[in-house]
Amino acid sequence: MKDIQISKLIKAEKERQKKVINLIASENVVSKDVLEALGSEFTNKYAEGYPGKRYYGGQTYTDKIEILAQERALKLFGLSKDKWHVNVQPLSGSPANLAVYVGLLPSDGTGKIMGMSLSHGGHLTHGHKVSATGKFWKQIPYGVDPKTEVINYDEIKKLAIVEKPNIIVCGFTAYPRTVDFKKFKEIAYSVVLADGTHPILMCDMSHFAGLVAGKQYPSPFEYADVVTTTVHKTLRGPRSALIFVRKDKVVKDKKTGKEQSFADLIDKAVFPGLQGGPHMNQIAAVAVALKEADTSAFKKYAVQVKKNASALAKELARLGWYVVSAGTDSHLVLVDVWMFGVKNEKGAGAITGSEASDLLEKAGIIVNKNTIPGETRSAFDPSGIRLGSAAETTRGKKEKDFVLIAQKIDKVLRSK
Ligand code: DSN
Repeated sequence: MKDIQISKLIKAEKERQKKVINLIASENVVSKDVLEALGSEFTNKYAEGYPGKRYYGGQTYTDKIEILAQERALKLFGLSKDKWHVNVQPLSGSPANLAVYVGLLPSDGTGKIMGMSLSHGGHLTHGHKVSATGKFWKQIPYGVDPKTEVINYDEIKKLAIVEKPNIIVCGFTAYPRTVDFKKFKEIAYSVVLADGTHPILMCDMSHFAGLVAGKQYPSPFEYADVVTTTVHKTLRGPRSALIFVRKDKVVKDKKTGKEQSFADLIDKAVFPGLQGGPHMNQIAAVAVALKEADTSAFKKYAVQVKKNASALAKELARLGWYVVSAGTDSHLVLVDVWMFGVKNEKGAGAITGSEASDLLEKAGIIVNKNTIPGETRSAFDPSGIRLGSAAETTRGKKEKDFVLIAQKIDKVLRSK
């Protein structure tokens, strides 16, 4: 590269990534093939529209790439082309979720999104007020049980029946446990909206998509109407997102009575609603990652990701740390460091999430500070840290390595 400044920064970042222990739950390490596709000549190409229906010439290969990405996405999750459509153009997770709401929810200010509150593990785009999703639609927040720190489906059902949301969102960014998608479907069916339909059930599986692909986490596809996911977390692809939607779901226009499929409405919301030309280099890289995830090696990886997270959670708990929900069923471990001292000599309140994250970074362990259910501090300096096993498992670490990582975390945090 001729640009010395940028070249130096790329090299430095590469070295930084090699040197640290990366426990950011939403990050991973992609293959050389994914990087090659991202850096390919597809970056030069404008391809507004969809395969066979573009607004620019020269689409011979872009169409092939986009169709391959769609076919691979459906195959990876065992979905039939007759029943499911997938849009592979969203630039990332937030625009993908926004596109679903723009496509399917009322735009007259009456729409309601029922989503988990941010501090309990939900995502900003599940209707939080600082996100566009909470400005255009009203969030009906639900949380976890204060004692068990796991989802209480009965409470969510009661709330849904009272509030009658247009869409119920499940799937979270800081919830370590599995989700019972069947129960969420039952909740959606227990609510009847003014027009006689039920709320749409959407699953945002961004965090655990790789575990679903590797059959290490329940699949939402049997129950959800719409499934969104980023590609760059446990799925180990480029930064990007996918929207899967059932082909048989339709909306009836109130005035004309004409039916429109969810799939068409979402496609139109992505383009031209929210985006212009798709990033074809990114879609090429998505296709590469989806093929990589459809292998027995990736299934083994998913098994190891879960084993490693479990080893990390168990060792931290053994050392006296407060592991939220008392463990994990996924790649993710949430630790309430503010509660350090419940079983230790220093007493609760010894260290905040920010202090923990900063201390760990100095020691070469990268984590993110995170709110915990029932948070009493601020989101900027919360009580917890969120840890994940996806990136270090890609680098070949096993349970014994994660036990050592837990011990190192313990030592660093006790040094405060
Ligand atoms: N920011 C991502 C995460 O870290 O979970 C979600 O968008």
